[in-house]
Amino acid sequence: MTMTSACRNLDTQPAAHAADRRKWTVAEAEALFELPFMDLVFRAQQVHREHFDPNAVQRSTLLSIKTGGCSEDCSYCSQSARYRTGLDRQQLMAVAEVVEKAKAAKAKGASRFCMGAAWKGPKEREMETVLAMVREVKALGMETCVTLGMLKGEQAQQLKDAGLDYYNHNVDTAPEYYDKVITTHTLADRLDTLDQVRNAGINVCSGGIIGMGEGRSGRAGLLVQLANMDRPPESVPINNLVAIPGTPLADAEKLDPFEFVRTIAAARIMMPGSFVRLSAGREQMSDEMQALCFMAGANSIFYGDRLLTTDNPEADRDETLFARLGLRPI
Ligand code: SAM
Ligand code: DTB
Ligand code: SF4
Repeated sequence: MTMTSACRNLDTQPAAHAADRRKWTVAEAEALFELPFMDLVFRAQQVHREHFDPNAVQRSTLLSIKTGGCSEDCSYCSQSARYRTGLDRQQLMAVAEVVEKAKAAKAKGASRFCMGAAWKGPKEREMETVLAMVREVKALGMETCVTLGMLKGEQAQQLKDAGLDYYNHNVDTAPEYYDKVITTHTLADRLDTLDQVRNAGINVCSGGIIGMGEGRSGRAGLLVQLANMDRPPESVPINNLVAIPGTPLADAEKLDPFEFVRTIAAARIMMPGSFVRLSAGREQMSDEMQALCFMAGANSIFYGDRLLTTDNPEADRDETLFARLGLRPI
């Protein structure tokens, strides 16, 4: 496909989530990446303005409620028990402690609280504790999100009944690249969990990581997979790999920052109605690069000084950046 036809198709992009929403091919997505940077960002900003307030950014605060010792072998992850990353393992936190952290996040201005556990999937006893966390954080008047690994249908329903708003479960990379990064579970397993989440009526948060050596076709393939879902995820985190010493991806070649911005822009164009989250890797980004990401259509961030096991910009730095850019929290 030529660049011109990619642009023409964008002009006819129907409203998000419409039944006749167009499906993307990898070649079409790649054609977006090939556009001159200014054209791509301009298109993305146009699409963004058609669907969202361009000066409003949603903020989620993350908390690792159970850290390390995970059975899985995800090549990027500090929490896999298979790699020596020097991480201190921590058991599932107490509900009261989690609620205190959520209150602090709310006081700082986060609208959503996202609780992450280093599990392949939760066991029954662990579910009871997580359900209590969801109920209590919801009662604070915050949106709730959890990421617990693979779920059975019944567990998804329990989470819904407890008041869960979002479930995060990333497809992580292009289908062709998945088994180069993870071998202990399959992409089909991940998609099955996403189905359980959808069927339970929970909002889907699903995205991936770039900068793992996937190449442009891999980045295009990741976005196509997300955009072509029967309903694209409501929230799409785009993570820049945080290279963790001791993991197989410790020495991955750094992605060109403009390629990261291009990925955000392509995500915005391909999923016009979704929140696109500028996720892991912000600590390593300049303010100018973050501003480019917002211009390219990112409208959500992780907010607070920690992600799960690595650093994120201090809330004060983000507040200053928001003020300098005239951005408002949602
Ligand atoms: N165990 C659960 C799972 O795998 O879904 C939840 C936690 S897991 C850490 C959540 C997501 O964080 C991963 O799917 C991955 O996309 C992202 N992530 C983990 N480590 C990362 C890293 N070093 N750099 C960027 N993103 C990372
Ligand atoms: C997502 O896509 N990114 C977040 C959240 N979902 C759970 C996690 C990022 C983790 C970055 C590395 C770390 O702090 O361990
Ligand atoms: Fe475990 Fe999730 Fe890390 Fe994979 S990404 S090793 S499943 S915590």
